[in-house]
This record gives sequence, structure tokens and C-alpha cells, in this order.
Amino acid sequence: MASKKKKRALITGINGQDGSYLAEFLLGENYEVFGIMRRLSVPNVENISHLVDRVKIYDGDLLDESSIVRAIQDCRPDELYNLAAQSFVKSSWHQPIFTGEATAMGVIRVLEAIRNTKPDIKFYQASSSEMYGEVEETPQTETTRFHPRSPYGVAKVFGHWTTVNYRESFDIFACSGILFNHESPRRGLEFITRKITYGVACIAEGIKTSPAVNEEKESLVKNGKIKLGNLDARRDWGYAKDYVEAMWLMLQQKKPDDYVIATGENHSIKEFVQEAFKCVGVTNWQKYVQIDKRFFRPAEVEVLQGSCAKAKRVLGWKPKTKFKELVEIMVKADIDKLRNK
Ligand code: NDP
Ligand code: GDR
Repeated sequence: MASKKKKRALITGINGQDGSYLAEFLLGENYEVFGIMRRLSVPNVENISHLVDRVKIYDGDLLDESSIVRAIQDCRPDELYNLAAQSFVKSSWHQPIFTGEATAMGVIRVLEAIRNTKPDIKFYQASSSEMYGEVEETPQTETTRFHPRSPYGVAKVFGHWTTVNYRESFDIFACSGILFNHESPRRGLEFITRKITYGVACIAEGIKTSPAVNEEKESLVKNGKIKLGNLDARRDWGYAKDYVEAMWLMLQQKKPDDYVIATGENHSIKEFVQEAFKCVGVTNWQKYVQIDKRFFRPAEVEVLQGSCAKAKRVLGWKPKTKFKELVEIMVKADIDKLRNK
């Protein structure tokens, strides 16, 4: 009997946090997996070093449509997951034009490449809860109005509506996943959760000045302290490994649609700090944290909390990992990493 042809998926941003988990997930589902990675002087492959012999990577950039077309023509994917973006909100005020080029215009370049090359590709766009910004209702759902508060949020709104528009205009199977914050040991060090768990791990291991740097390109732990910004902001944090399955489920439905993916809970940065220090037996965390104005934002998103009721009902998806468990996973992974070094 002839064996069934494997499905093919192309992932932009494959070496990022989500790209690496999605690649693992799809390999587990017996897909052939392809990725696009931009050229850097020092390749950033830490998240996918264990996968490089099982996936094929194309040299490409969201700023260069021809590189996306070339990848599509070569691998002829059934599904394309657009996860690449300038994804750090704070940087989007420092690099607003680049953020617009990658995070907003990048989406239209990928969709144009699909339309002109292989319009039957099923497309996933990585939309974000940052689109809600100054929230108009809680919890946020697929119908809550957007009010972005950063160049990043504005760029994601463009990407979201572009996705909806290509679905409505050209009948492309295009879905937008509005994902709330999701974290893991593979999160970049400038994002708050990883900044905290890495900092806590250093302090627990007696490292007073860390080799890794923070957003300001200085030691993330300096003189035994972690410098942070607004501890009162609240986020709906889930586990990235749980969330990539939802991306895939969206592309397995009969009809393309948009879905919120969230846990339905929110916690403050302060609670995250407290919980992370608790994992290493420290209760007087204030001794190790210094508030630094440089880590505040020009416009803050104070609180986000999503409802994944539609995803539960239609996709049969629900979050598996609770807040405390997530913090523990991340602190433990950072301690292990430091010990292995
Ligand atoms: P990461 O920052 O970990 O990954 C982003 C990826 O995009 C990296 O592989 C990066 O490559 C790549 N990239 C950046 N610019 C370009 C470019 N110009 N051309 C090609 N590739 C580029 O993000 P996450 O994995 O956390 O997030 C995945 C997507 O989901 C992003 O679009 C993000 O905005 C969105 N999102 C994330 C959420 C979260 O909580 N994690 C929530 C909602 C949405 P390089 O290594 O070269 O920088
Ligand atoms: P966010 O994530 O902006 O929600 O975007 P981030 O972890 O950067 O910030 C979360 C909240 O923490 C506050 N904060 C700090 N943030 C950082 N990075 N560093 C600090 O020292 C600090 N102190 C306090 C911030 O002000 C903010 O309120 C993430 C990204 O993954 C986006 O790509 C994604 O779209 C959204 O989540 C959903």
C-alpha cells in the first residue's frame, strides 16, 4: 500500500520561542517542516539546535518578499505559519519603522507571496493581545475593540486586518490567532518573565553579576540585583508549548477564522517576582529587586485577560499549565542551564 504523503509546513521565525515549539509539535504530527531564518552575523539557533537535522531552513527575511517566494516555490507547503516579527514591545518605540516593516508589512509580503505563488496554502498569522492595549472590556474576546498602545501593537493590528482582508478578498484560508502572553525557558531574556527567572536563578546560584545582558545591554543581574520597571502591570500568562497546538488546530478546521488563546487569569509582575523567588526559598525578594525608570514604557498596557471560550468550543483547545507551574518550569530550567555551564 502506498504510504500517505506527509503534510508540509513552512514557519517564519522558526528559531524564535514559538517557532521552535511549533516545529517540534509538527514533527510529532509527522509533518515535513521547513523554516525561514534571516541571516545574522552570529546565527541565533539555540532554540532549534536539536532540530537542525530534521528541518530544512531557508535564508530569508520578511523585508524581502523574493526570499519568501523562493522558499514557497521550493518547499510547496500546505500550511504557512507567520511567526516572525520584531516582537519586543519596548523596542518598537526605539525602532518604529523597522517594526512596521517586519511586523506589519511583513504580513502583507507573506500573503502576497502566497496569493501569487500557491494560493491554496493555509495561513496562520501570529496576532497579539497587545492589539487590545487600553482595554475596552474584560475579558477580551474576538469581538473586543482594538486600542493598541505601542508601535508594535499598531503593527499587529495592521497584520490582523490584512489577514482578515485576504480571507475576504481572495478566499485565502487565512487565520489570525490572537494569543495572550505565553512564556517558556526559550523566551528571550529581555521579556519580563525570563528576565525574572534568569535573574532569580543567578541570585540563587550566588552569581552577583551575570554574563547575560538586559534590554539596556548591561548585566541583567548587577551587584546582586535585578532592575525592573512597572511591577503593577498585569498579564494573562500561559505556556508556549500549550499554545502552539492551538495554532495548528486553527488550520485543521473546515473554515478559516480568528481565535483568542489565553488562560483567563491575570497576575501582576509583582506576583511573578514573588513566585519566582519562592521557588528558590526566598521570601524577602525586595532585597534583590531595584526599580529603574528606564524599564517603564511611554504608554503602558496595564492589564490583559483573555477569554478562550471560542477556542474551547470550536477547536477543543484549553490551556494545560497553571501560573505557578509555569514559573517553576522557567526557574528550574534557568538554574539547570547555569549549572550545566
Ligand atoms: P520571538 O521574538 O521569540 O521570535 C521572533 C522570530 O522572528 C525570531 O525567529 C526572529 O529571528 C524572527 N524575525 C524577526 N525579524 C525578522 C525578519 N525581519 N525577517 C525574518 N524573521 C524575523 O517571538 P515569539 O516566538 O515569542 O512570538 C512569535 C510570534 O508571535 C511573533 O510574531 C510575536 O509578535 C507573536 N506573539 C507572541 C506572543 C508571546 O507572548 N510570545 C503573544 C502574541 C503574539 P531572529 O532570531 O533573527 O531575531
Ligand atoms: P509584553 O511583554 O510587552 O506584554 O509583550 P514583556 O514581557 O516585555 O512585558 C510585560 C509587562 O511587564 C512590564 N515590565 C517589564 N517588561 C520588561 N520587558 N522588562 C522590565 O524590566 C519590566 N518591568 C516591568 C512591562 O511594562 C509590561 O507591562 C509580549 C511579547 O511577547 C509580544 O510580542 C506579545 O505580542 C505580547 O507579549 C502578547
